[in-house]
Order: sequence, then structure tokens, then C-alpha cells
Amino acid sequence: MSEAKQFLTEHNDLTRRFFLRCGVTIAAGSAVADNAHAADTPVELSLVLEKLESYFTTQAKFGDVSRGRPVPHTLPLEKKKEVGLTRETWKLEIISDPENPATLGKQFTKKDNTAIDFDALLKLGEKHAVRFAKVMTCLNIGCPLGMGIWEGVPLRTLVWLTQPKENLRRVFYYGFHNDDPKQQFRSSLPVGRVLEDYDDLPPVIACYKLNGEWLTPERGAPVRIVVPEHYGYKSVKWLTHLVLSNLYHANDTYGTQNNDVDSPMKTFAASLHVPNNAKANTPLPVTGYAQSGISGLSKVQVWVSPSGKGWDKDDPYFTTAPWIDATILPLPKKFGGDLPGDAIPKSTMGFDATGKPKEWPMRLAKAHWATLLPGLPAGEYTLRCRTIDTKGAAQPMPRPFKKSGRCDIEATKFTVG
Ligand SMILES: Nc1nc2c(c(=O)[nH]1)N[C@H]1C(S)=C(S)[C@@H](COP(=O)(O)O)O[C@H]1N2
Ligand SMILES: [Mo]
Repeated sequence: MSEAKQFLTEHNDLTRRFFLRCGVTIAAGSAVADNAHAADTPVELSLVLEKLESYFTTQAKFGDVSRGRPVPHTLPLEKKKEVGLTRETWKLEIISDPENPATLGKQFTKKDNTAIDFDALLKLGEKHAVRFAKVMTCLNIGCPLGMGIWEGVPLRTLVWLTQPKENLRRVFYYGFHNDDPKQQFRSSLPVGRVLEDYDDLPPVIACYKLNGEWLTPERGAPVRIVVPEHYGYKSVKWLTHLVLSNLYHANDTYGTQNNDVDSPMKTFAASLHVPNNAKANTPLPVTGYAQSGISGLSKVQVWVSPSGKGWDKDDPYFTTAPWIDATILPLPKKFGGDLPGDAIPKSTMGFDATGKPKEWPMRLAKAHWATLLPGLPAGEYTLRCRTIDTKGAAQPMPRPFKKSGRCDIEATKFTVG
């Protein structure tokens, strides 16, 4: 059975009920969409589901947000070797912040020949490595950069190596930046977040694998930070330094660019396929994705309204609009993303022993959705989509502010007829 058919089998029931609710008659016996009943499955929906992006993203297809002149991943191999951007030459320094010193029993430096190398990191990984699914999204860009399974050593394992004693409130970190202080890209976390995984979060990791393969240079090889609940800027690539500090507030490079660096990822939905110029009074297949942020995702909803018709200006987030539920698609049979054997790596957090997610949709991940809207008379329309989080709150409210992560109630104009 093809991936699209699989979706259809699972959604036909809902679609059918949707049709019925909208007063559209469908052929009897179409509740089951198996091969024998292929003729009964709404072709409109199956065609667009077949074109849906894969659930996981190959490393090469990830959106890239990389600063530097030159951008570190573009350096020739010889230069990469020289500056520690290969697995064989990588070195991580873990030091106390000279400006706000933390009291540490030990530091790890190149000068003393105690910096951590890649083999040492992998050795720690044998005992401590974890992997988890996460969508990578830039705070400043609307759509996610990619969905992956990230693997590495919990950052706390490295922090504990320093035998911290006192005056440690924040961990900040940065990567290779052409030895030019102006190019440094730094992020930070309260030490409590590094040491503990509250609210069922996976750990913050020093990551070296994505979708079961070594990180590529673009994705931050040999080692990057990955922070499960945060936007991409916290996940610093080409990691070279961990700095343990007594500073009590954020000092992220992104903070100097007017970004809110303390708000985790938000929940929102966007469309991928909205038909334009479809025939009047024929069903309209719509697909999209949702990002499940810190508050989780329970529903995706859509609302079609004739264009140009205003809305109550006292209700800028359309809370009283006649939203209808779309269908959140199940995890597809084929994962994509170049996962070896197209399988979820063993003991990935959030998945059971058979490689199935323990909850669906997964928090801090992507989900796809689809719906088949009943046909409409010729005219201009606007399709909007939003999400309902697991607390029952409509999102992107209550946090619509762009600089804490871009997301809107998306509005897509389309024409019928
Ligand atoms: N060293 C370094 N790390 C970095 C960046 C950078 O410019 N330099 N960009 C950050 C930002 S803003 C984002 S959104 C993510 C993007 O990750 P990706 O390029 O792997 O998709 O990387 C982050 N890590
Ligand atoms: Mo970003």
C-alpha cells in the first residue's frame, strides 16, 4: 500500500464524516479505502498527499542558517583540519568565564592539552548518549528548517567533568568563528536547564549525529549543541567552547538583535497545498504542517471565508470564527530523512521498542495535516489555519510576538472557478 493510500485508509472515515456533515452525498461503501475500493477514495486528496514532503528531512535538504566570512562549512578540507572542524581534529575547551568566574575543580583547555577530543566525546556517548526527534526552526523565519532525530551526549555530562563547586549560574557556548570576535555566535542557558530535564524534556546535547549519520559540515559538524525546546539560535554549530559563568542573565548573540531569547518554540500551523483556480463546487484538498511547540498540539483547524469581507476588529485573532477541525496525519509508514533502513534508531526518546511514537503528535516536532473541503461557488476566498495546543488554547495566541518566534494565523488567498 502506498504512503498516500495508508493516509487515506486512516482518514477516509473522518473525511467521510466531514462530507456528511457538509451535506455532500458520497457513494455507499466508501468508508473503507483499501485497494479494492480505490475508486471510492477522494482522488483530489490522494493526489496531494502523494506530493507531501517526507516527515524527516535529509541533512542536505535542511534550511541553512550559518553566519561567518567565510561560512565555516565552506572552508576547504585542509583548512577544516587545521582549525578543528573535522572529527579527527576537533577539540572542545570547557572553561570558567574570566569575567564572571564559576568555581570549578577542573578546566579543559588546549593550552594544557586537556581539551576534549571527538574520541573522548564518543567514549562518554557509549554510556550517556541520547537521541530524540526535534524540529529545527529559526526564530526569525516562519517555516521550519527541518525535522530530524538528533543524537549526542547530554551537556551536563561535560559540565560535571569540571567538578563545579560554586558561582555557576549560566552555561554559554560558541563555535568556530574564523578567530574573529565580531563573528562569534554565542548562546546560553541557565545551568538548571543543562543539569535537569524538567517538564519531560529531552536533555540539551552536544550533538554529533542527525538521522543516524554523522552531522554534515552545514549542520554543524563535527559537534553542535541541540536544545530540544528552543529555536535554532540556541543550537550553536561547530562547537568549540563551553563557558561556565556566574552571569545571571542571557548573553546570546541573538539577544543583541532584538530577539526574545527566553521564550521556547511556539505551536502553529501553515498550509503546504491550497488549490487555486479549482472548479466551482468540487471538493478542495488542503494539506499543511504544524509545529508542536512547548505547549504541544492537539488540533489543527481551518476556516474559509470570502475574501475582502472584514472581521470584527475587536477579535483580531478570529477566536469566534467558524473554525473546523482538519485531520492530523499519523506518522507515515515511510519516515524519509535518509534514516538508515528508514527506521527510527533504537532507544530514541519518545519512541517505543517497535519504533512507534509514544504520543502523537509529538511535542517539539512537526506533524502534517490534511482536509478535504466541500466545493465552493466561484469567487475569491481566504483560507486560514491555526492550532489548538494541549491546554486547549488557540495558537499562535497567546504569544503572537514576532521576535519571540515568527508565527501567524496564516491567511492564504485562493480563487475558485
Ligand atoms: N556557529 C553558529 N551556529 C549557529 C548559527 C550560526 O550562524 N553560527 N545559526 C544558528 C541559527 S540562528 C539557526 S536558526 C540554526 C539553524 O540550524 P541549521 O542551519 O542546521 O538548519 O543554527 C544556529 N547555529
Ligand atoms: Mo535562527
